Amino acid sequence: MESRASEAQARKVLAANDKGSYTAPAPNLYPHQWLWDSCFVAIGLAHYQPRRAMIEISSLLDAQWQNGMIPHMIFAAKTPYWIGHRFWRSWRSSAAPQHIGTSGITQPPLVAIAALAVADKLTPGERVVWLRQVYPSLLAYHRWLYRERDPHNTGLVVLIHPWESGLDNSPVWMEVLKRIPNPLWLGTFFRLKLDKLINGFRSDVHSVLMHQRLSEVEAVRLLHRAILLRQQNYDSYLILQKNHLLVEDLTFNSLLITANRALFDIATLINEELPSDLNLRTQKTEQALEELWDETSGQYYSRNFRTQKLVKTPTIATFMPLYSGTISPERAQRLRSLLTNPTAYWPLYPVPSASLSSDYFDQHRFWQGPTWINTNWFIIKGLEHYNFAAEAIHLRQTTLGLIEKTGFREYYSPLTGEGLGASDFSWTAALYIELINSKVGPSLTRS
Ligand code: 9WN
Repeated sequence: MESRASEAQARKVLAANDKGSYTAPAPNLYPHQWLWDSCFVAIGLAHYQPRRAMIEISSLLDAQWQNGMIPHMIFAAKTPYWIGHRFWRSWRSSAAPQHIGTSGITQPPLVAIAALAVADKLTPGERVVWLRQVYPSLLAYHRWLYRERDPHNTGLVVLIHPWESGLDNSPVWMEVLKRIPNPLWLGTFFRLKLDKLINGFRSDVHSVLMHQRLSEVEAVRLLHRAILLRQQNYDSYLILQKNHLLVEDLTFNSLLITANRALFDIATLINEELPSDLNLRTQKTEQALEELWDETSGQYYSRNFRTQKLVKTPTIATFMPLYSGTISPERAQRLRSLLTNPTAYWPLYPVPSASLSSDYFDQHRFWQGPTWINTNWFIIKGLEHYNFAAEAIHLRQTTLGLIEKTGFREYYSPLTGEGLGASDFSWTAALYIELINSKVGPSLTRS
């Protein structure tokens, strides 16, 4: 359905990808349910089908693990997939649900944000019923994040796999991965150049050109890391003790701050109070974000959990603290200058996922250069929050214009606007609807 975009076309994309209880991210390439994709879809659907948006979120919560984790992928029955149910084997963990197969890791925690966005579009009576229904699960998820992923009570949540960040092969994660030695067998596998064999199993490179996806070496290493987690039965305590690919991810923690605020707003709307220990930890996250700031380069970075060193590789993540809304106006001002530097992040079709001046930059390669609509949406919201009106308007217009010119693609070349990755991509359609219909304004959530 590749054609010039309009709101009606966007709705058609979402309808075509609708699987009943969830919306597949893209036809052919991604047939199952993904956590943050469904949140973006719900935010878009809320504008015209709030009841269908509720179903999108409920189906995520239906797959929640007993320990509170919401998994990053939820598998539809009888739908073969190269890294599907049989690969993940969620049954290895006693916390996994019995009735449905899922992955064993999570993804950016946008559920409370999406649930609140949907609530906004309901009648006051429906709103309270809806929020009462989802609140216990959302609370359990945020408690899980702090209990199992912030072992030293620093406020920063630790991710155990690049897929959890949603920005899979982002240079940050590839830098950390590069420094972790391969086991002997994997080193030999790479030396013999057997990594190309992986393409026989990869369904992603059947529908998208190879140079737009993960490289073979990246794909093999990510799969290997996921197998290690499986062997550890997805036990966070064990994983945090033993593993080395552990990152206090900047994007995830920035989004978590806004999600915590959404959870707080939800509690207030239904006359509940967040448990005091959770309140303290959420405040800590806001403060701890400052530990990720590097004064010399004027940027935020992720931190390697093992070495406690910042991973000083410039990526789009540096702008996500704008979306948290809790950084100082001075820091926000420095981020604005960096963002609008045409040699770094402000080409014709901003915002590239890696700086144009980074060694990693590749205009076609997945999270190593292309412009994505979800990260643009976070940045637009952040710019609006800090009242950087001119930049926010420019980015809104270039983002909508890019989609209108090229269609609902998964990502785009920041230099030429060429559409890349999957076509008819759900979150691009959903956020197009959201951008067209949402008010330009400073609020990230209610409070
Ligand atoms: C692995 C579905 C997902 C997105 C991620 C994006 C990509 C999966 C993949 O697609 O990841 O989770 O197979 O590469 O990186 O952000 O949620 O759209």
